[in-house]
Amino acid sequence: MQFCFIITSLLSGNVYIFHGGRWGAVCDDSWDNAAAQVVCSTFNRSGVATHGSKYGEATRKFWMDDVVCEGTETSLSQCIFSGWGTSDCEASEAAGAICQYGVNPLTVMKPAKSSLLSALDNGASLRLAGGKNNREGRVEIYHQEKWGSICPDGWTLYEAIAVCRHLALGYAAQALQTNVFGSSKVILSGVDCRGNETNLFMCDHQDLGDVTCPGDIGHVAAVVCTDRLADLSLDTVAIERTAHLQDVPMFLLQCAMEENCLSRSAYEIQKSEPEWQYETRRLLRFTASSLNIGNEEFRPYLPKHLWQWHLCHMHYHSMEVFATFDIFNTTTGDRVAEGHKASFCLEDNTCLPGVEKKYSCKNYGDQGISVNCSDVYQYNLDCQWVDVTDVEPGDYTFKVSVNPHARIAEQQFHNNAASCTLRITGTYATVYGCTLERP
Ligand SMILES: *[C@@H]1O[C@H](CO)[C@@H](O)[C@H](O)[C@H]1NC(C)=O
Ligand SMILES: *[C@@H]1O[C@H](CO)[C@@H](O)[C@H](O)[C@H]1NC(C)=O
Ligand SMILES: *[C@@H]1O[C@H](CO)[C@@H](O)[C@H](O)[C@H]1NC(C)=O
Ligand SMILES: *[C@@H]1O[C@H](CO)[C@@H](O)[C@H](O)[C@H]1NC(C)=O
Ligand SMILES: [Ca+2]
Repeated sequence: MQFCFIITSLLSGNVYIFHGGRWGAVCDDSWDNAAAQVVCSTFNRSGVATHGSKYGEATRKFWMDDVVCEGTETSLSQCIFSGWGTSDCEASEAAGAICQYGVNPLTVMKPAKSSLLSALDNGASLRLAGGKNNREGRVEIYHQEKWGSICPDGWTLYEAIAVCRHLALGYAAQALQTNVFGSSKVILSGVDCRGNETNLFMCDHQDLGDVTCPGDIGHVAAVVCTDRLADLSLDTVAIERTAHLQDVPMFLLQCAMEENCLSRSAYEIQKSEPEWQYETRRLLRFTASSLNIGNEEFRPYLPKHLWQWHLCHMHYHSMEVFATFDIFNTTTGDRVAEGHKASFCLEDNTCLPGVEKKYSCKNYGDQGISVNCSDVYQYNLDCQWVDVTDVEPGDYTFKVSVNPHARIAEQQFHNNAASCTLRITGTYATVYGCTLERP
């Protein structure tokens, strides 16, 4: 893997990646310290992510977008991303990294965090400040007789959910890193919630009091709370009931190949074997269905004019990543296979009795999932699978997640992923014991 930094010093700058014979930029959507760590590990340094073309506008086309890494990958291409060259980013959205000296990368990447509750004094309190109404504002903590702000680094909907619950303001519609609600001295950093806490003080944190906050000066953590939000809930029974193996010759998979729905070895075979069309792929197919149990419609992240027309499948894709399917080695946690279905068309496929379907993907229709309706991806659809051709027989963990990066706000995320046992033998596969959890 080759990286290159342009401008500034040798070990900080916008990240460019070499692929397919050319350099390309990386978009900052979903870009975080774990991703920067993958870049900086090459130099045995710890990585801090930068956003918004901090080192100048991207001078090349974007090669990668929505890059999500664990931090231990040896190259960015092993992270989840939306596919080579698939990006809706502007030149002002380049991802960058600062590779720092001297610290063990792994301890920086996963800093020891501790309970916020035990660090705060007895009189600790929480409020929103600077908003136009009492449901929005920067988040302030009262500690040692002073109000202070929260460092926005790593501030996501998971933390915002805990704030809105804490203040009995409902659900988190937005988690912001901003100065539009003003700012005050930052006294808390590294706040980290699971998203199921009823109180922000139940979350972990990094530092309290004198803190270093690497983000932009004046930007602090802020939230917008609401009573009305969508809440997708994944159907675990449908996954267990429908999962099965199918062997398919590659000449039937050309559309799927164009959409990156097969694993890497398929593309290698296509290059090296003259008769590649007659090779077969082994697919783990299953139905993924999510019901909107919230009290508001689930609407796509991208505005309509940015939807992409996918010729092969003859519909528009309104969201870069709506679902991820992964197979992990249960013991080591290593990902052994992943589904590459990058985008979806959101619609009301089935609704509870008495509820009328509103959204349809046909004819550039509006996309969304109405309350009490399900968006169903039947096991027989193209790309609704994980390519398991290279997976050895054995027991694995199979994880399906919808809205996996929490890009669209929901009431809760603890029903967005199913974690299941997958048994693969030489001839069949079963999926059982699915439990709902966080993506
Ligand atoms: C990496 O950095 C650490 C800490 O600075 C140092 O102890 C170690 O020897 C370095 N490893 C290599 C391969 O340079
Ligand atoms: C939140 O979920 C985690 C698992 O993701 C669990 O270990 C923890 O007990 C839950 N906390 C609460 C307050 O329910
Ligand atoms: C959705 O279904 C629930 C439970 O069946 C019901 O209480 C609620 O009123 C329904 N909401 C809408 C908007 O149909
Ligand atoms: C998981 O990884 C361990 C350690 O590398 C290996 O021994 C085991 O066979 C793997 N499990 C499966 C099901 O492949
Ligand atoms: Ca949900």
